Amino acid sequence: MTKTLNVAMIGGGFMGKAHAMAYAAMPMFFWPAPAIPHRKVLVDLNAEMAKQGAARYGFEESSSDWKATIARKDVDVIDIVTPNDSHAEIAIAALKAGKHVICEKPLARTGAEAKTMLEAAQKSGVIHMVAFNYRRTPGVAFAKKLIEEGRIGKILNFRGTYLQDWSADPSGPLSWRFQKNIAGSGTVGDIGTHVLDFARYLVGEVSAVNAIVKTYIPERPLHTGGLDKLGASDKSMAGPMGVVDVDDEMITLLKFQNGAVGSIEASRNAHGRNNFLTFEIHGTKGSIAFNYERMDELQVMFADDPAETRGFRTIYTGPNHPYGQGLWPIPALGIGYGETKIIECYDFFSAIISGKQPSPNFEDGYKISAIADAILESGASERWVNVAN
Ligand code: SOE
Repeated sequence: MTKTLNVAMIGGGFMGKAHAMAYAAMPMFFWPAPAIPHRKVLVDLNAEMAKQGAARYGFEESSSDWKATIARKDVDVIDIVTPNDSHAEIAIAALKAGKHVICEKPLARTGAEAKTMLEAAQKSGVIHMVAFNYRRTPGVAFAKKLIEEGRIGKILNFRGTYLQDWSADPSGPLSWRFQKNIAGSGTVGDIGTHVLDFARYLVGEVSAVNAIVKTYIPERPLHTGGLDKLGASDKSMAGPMGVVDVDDEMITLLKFQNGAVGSIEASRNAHGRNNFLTFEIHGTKGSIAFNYERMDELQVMFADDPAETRGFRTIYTGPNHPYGQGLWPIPALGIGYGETKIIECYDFFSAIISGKQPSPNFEDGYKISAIADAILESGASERWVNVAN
């Protein structure tokens, strides 16, 4: 009989929607499921929001008290989908209470804060995961398999980008994502960390960075109400303005411990780019390229192909690729953001049942936050900065 595990989800915004959908759909995709996630309690800022969220996302109960929810004996999993400033407090309390924890990215606002979460996780003996979902894209997992099999040889270079444009409009409000005390950083933490997750997953540990970090829009209209809907939030330049104290764009060079080199560009002000999350990896025997905006596809080039057919080939991921057994029966039917979250949920519950830590876990989350810190420090000092171990 498949075990049922009760989930309490703290937060009900964009990420709450994605996680709730994954809890419902995971057993439909991956059967037999490792466990059935039961949507037990939805926690939000006040009783009405929590009630609405529970009704919308299919949770049995609602609450505005996350501490009381964590203390409940009938809750097995705590899912943190709140803004970054509450991740540490909630996660540490949940870990101390012996609950399995999945936390949205970035794990924390700084490396130091992430370290406190890692220490609590190491003491807890429970399963912990950070929701860097994009590595769950089958094409990305297939790139990892090709690299591990040595198919592109020794990796020489990683070139990653994450470009969006939802914050290019100066009339977009000063949401929490533009406030250092809540977000920790801007583009670096919000989207740069997704590329850092790719870099570590596919290439290895980053040892040093040399970055340019810029803020283009130094003040924005105060967020007067309503929900944070990114570029779609209410816009106005009429009201009072507030200071943006985080970065809009970063460009960094990377040195990897294994001798590979690389670069990352991340911006939320890149007009015309939506979710342009890409990487290209060059190895001694070939290359791999991925673009999330064409997420069913992986471009692969093998240097030993016959000269007349040499070049990138397009592979559409499907049943023969990672996670393919749970997804759709033929390639190119189309996968999306939802599938990455369903796969993430599958891997998290598989880890709980097997007792083996998944990746990325809080240790990975801490290491990524340490690289993010080094990028910010390098941007400020205009020097190479070694990544803290
Ligand atoms: C905003 O930049 C955002 O919602 C990020 O916070 C997510 O992590 C990314 O997946 C989509 O864009």
